[in-house]
Order: sequence, then C-alpha cells, then structure tokens
Amino acid sequence: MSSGTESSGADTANSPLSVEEIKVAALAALTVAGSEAVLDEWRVSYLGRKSDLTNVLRSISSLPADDRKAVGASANLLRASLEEALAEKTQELRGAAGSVADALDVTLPGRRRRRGGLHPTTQTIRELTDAFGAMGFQVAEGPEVEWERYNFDALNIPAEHPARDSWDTFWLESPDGEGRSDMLLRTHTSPMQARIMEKADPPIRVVIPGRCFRYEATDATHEWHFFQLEGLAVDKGITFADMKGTLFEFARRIFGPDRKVRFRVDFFPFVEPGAEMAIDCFKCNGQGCSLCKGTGWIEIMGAGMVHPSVLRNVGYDPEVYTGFAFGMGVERIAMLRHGIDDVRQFAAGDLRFLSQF
Ligand code: FA5
Repeated sequence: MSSGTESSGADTANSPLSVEEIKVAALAALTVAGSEAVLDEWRVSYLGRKSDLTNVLRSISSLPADDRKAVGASANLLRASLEEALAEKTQELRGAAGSVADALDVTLPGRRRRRGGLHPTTQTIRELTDAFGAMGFQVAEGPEVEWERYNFDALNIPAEHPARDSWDTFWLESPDGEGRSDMLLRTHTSPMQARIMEKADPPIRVVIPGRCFRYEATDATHEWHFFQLEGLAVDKGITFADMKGTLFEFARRIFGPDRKVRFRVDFFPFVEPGAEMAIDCFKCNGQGCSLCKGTGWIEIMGAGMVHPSVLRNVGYDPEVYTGFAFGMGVERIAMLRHGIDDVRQFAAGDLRFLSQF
C-alpha cells in the first residue's frame, strides 16, 4: 500500500507518474492485499479523488492537443481494468472466508459417529486368554500357513495315516504347479505344540489362539475357517487330574457354575488318553434340538495327555516329562456364551449381528 500512498500527493505534483507506472504499482499492491480493509485503502490510493490516475485524467486538458486522445484513452482503460481487478480480488477474499462459514451450519442436526467395536471372536479370545492367564498360562501365536510336518507329522500323524482324513485340508500348490506342496492352511492350532516345545524347555504353560481352515461343508456349527485356542502344559509329574482340574476351572470361569460339563473318551493321534469336552446345549437346555443335533450337548474341545511320541519328536524324554493339551473352538464358546445359533454369523460381516456385542 505504501507505494500507492507515496506516489500520490506532493511528489506527483512535481513529476507525475505515467499511466504505465501507475498500472505497475497498482497491480503489485493489489496482489499482496490480504484483507478487505487493505483493499479499501488500495481503492482510495489508486482510484480515489487524489490518486495519480485521477490526476492524470484531470490534467488531460492541459496536455498538447496531439497527446490528449491517447493519454485519455489509456487512463480510462486503466481505470476500468483496475476496477475490475479490485472486484475480482474482493470476491477472492470473500470466497476464502466464506468457504469456512459455509462449512458450518449450526442449524443442522448433529451427525452421529458410529463407534467401532471388537469382534465377538476377539472378545471371546480375550476372555479365554484372561481366564487361562489367571491360571498361569502365557499366550503365544503362530503361522496360519503351516508346514505339513508341524500340522501332521510332528503330531504323530504320518502321511497315509487314516487320521489325516479327520482334517480336510486346504493344501498350497507346489511351486512348479504340479500337485500340492508340503504347505497347507493349518487345520488346527495343535502344530504350535511342536513349535513351542522345539524352542523351549519345560515347564511350559501356554495358550495359543489362532485361525484354522478346513475344507469341509458348512452348517450351523461348522465353518470352513474358524478360531481355536490351543492349550499346552508340560512339566514333571503332570497328570490327567491336572488337566481335568484346569478345564473344569476354565468352564466355571467362562460359563458360570450352572452349565453342565461332559468329558468323554475321544481319539486324537497326538494324545493318549484323549478326551472330548462338551457343554450342555444352551438352546434346548440339554433336551436335544437341531443345533445340538438332538444330543443335548455342544462339543467345545478335544483334549488329552500329550502322546509320548510327540514328546520324543521334539526331544523331550517322556519318562521324565508329561503334559496335557487341549484345543477348543472359539466361536463355539462364543455361541454358548451369547446364545448364537449359527457359527456362520461370525464371518458374515453383518453389522446388525456384530453390533450386538
Ligand atoms: C482338533 O482340532 C484338535 N487339534 C484338538 C486337540 C488339541 C485335541 C489338543 C487334543 C489335544 P477337533 O477337530 O475336534 O480337534 O476340533 C477342536 C474344536 O474345534 C472342536 O471341538 C470345535 O469346538 C472346533 N471346531 C472344529 N471344527 C470346527 C468347524 N468346522 N467350525 C467351527 N468350529 C470347529
């Protein structure tokens, strides 16, 4: 602004600025104007009654006749273009301020922000690891893409063993595209038993939550991918009674004292003896319904004493160490806890279901 103010007044009387000089000074000052107040000063300096431009227009009559027309035309042209530039600049400054004001309409009703939440499976895993944590178990995790060696061989299930049929497997293709490789999507969390025992010495007390995959048909209690929580305890002198005590305590903590628990003999190649644990069906209270397939019970886990061959496979002496292991279905636990009657809800991504937890 100062250039405009300086160029008007007393100096001008001595050496009037040319139209071109006025134009350069005016446009330079306009470019840096940052507020409407400054624009007003600019208007007074460059277009006002005492401005250089007005002086030029006023002095036209005293110019030689030959110059009058040209100077008059260029001065009028400059006035018009400065007025236009001022209008544009005013608009620009108002626009910048206006966009903030427009963005805030205080009369609009507030927009509700949807809060995210933990998936019911995650919540259940946390409840389970807390319950076992309170009993002295640590938490570990392992790979979902697993070697055949850990998923089967280390667990006493060699190739061609009929027990492999119990776990319908998604195999990864071999790198040359010719048939399957020796990698798979783990069918259970039990491979972590071998991985952990290979790395650590007893005593071991660990639970391992994780996703499993099975190439099988789905129904209300079977998904093709689901979570398990594996448990492993190995030390000198661990007995079947320790396992039962631990699992009853887990059931009491998670389901309360009123749910019934059933242990039955079961077979898994990596435990001996093996057991299956079930909880009475929440839907029919043990009477038998479509969910529990008329049995009155919902199976939640397999368990047993770690097989001596499994201990030997990882370099433990089964004469010195014993242990128990279990593997439970996390969604099955959540179903029992919350009365959910279809396991497929967990991975369906339906917010109406998920937002209830
Ligand atoms: C096993 O997977 C063994 N690894 C468990 C085990 C661990 C036994 C350690 C002994 C020692 P099973 O296939 O029964 O066992 O699965 C264990 C639990 O996973 C089941 O009781 C059930 O709760 C859950 N489960 C199994 N298949 C599915 C499925 N398709 N959908 C949802 N949950 C399942």
